[in-house]
Amino acid sequence: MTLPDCITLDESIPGYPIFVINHPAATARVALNGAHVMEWKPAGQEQPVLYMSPDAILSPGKAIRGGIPVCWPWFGGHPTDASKPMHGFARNRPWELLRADAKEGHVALLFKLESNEETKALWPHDFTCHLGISIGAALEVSLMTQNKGDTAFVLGEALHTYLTVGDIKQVTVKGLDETKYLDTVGERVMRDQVGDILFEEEVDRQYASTSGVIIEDRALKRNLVVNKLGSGTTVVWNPWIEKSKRLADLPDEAYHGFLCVEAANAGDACVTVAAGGNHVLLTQISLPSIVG
Ligand code: TA6
Repeated sequence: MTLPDCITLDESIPGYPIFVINHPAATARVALNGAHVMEWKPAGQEQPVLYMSPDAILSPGKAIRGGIPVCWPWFGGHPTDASKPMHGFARNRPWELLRADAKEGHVALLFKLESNEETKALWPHDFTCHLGISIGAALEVSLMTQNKGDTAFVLGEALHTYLTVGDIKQVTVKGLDETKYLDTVGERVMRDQVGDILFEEEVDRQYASTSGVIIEDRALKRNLVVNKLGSGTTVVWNPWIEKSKRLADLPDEAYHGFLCVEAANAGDACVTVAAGGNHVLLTQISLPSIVG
């Protein structure tokens, strides 16, 4: 495939192609492994918007610690078999690049993942997934699932977005006040959100919400807006110090500088896709204003 002039292919890691985008509207990197948006920095921003761990392991079959991991066809641990990969298998497999277009304001990429004997050994269903990515002043990622089989299947999924923040203690997440959530830190218990979300300890919460949120970053003096479509769960996660120490691909102190806000369908919001049916999960990240 001929790539537009603003996209180059980095093959410096054998068997691990990365598409490097240098467009007037934004720079970005996207790995073929997992159709994984690794980095995105809109023009005019000093700091990248997506967070990438400096210790991320870039190796075929491994999940990348940062960017937007595609968690599919289950979220978290497999519902019945703990030996299966965390967050499904889509993020650990090579996808196929179908299209790459450069427009005046953005770059558009389309990837495909299809079921095969390997995937069916993990999850006994026929499917075709497409991941559409629009990279510009905003970032839009759309995960389209088609059920190619003759029986319905239940889908858990997340676009597991890692966002760069200046100092997690100076971050507020707005938009989930009075929303019910599953708190998965320690015992799993349902709670009601009271006011904005602040960060003073590990946070790992699955909010029952279809709406977007605003991340107010007072240290970097910027707001991020995460909007979504086709999502009944918003996952908010910061590992804090103890979990950061347990993650080999994340520096111990890295928790200060990132936050995950994920457009997802998990738990009661898992989606049943009928035979021959389809489902779309979309997330959009934008920066509406510079906070004075
Ligand atoms: O989305 C939050 C979460 O489920 C956390 O519990 C944590 O496990 C995180 O995902 C990262 O999971 P990973 O498998 O990428 O290390």
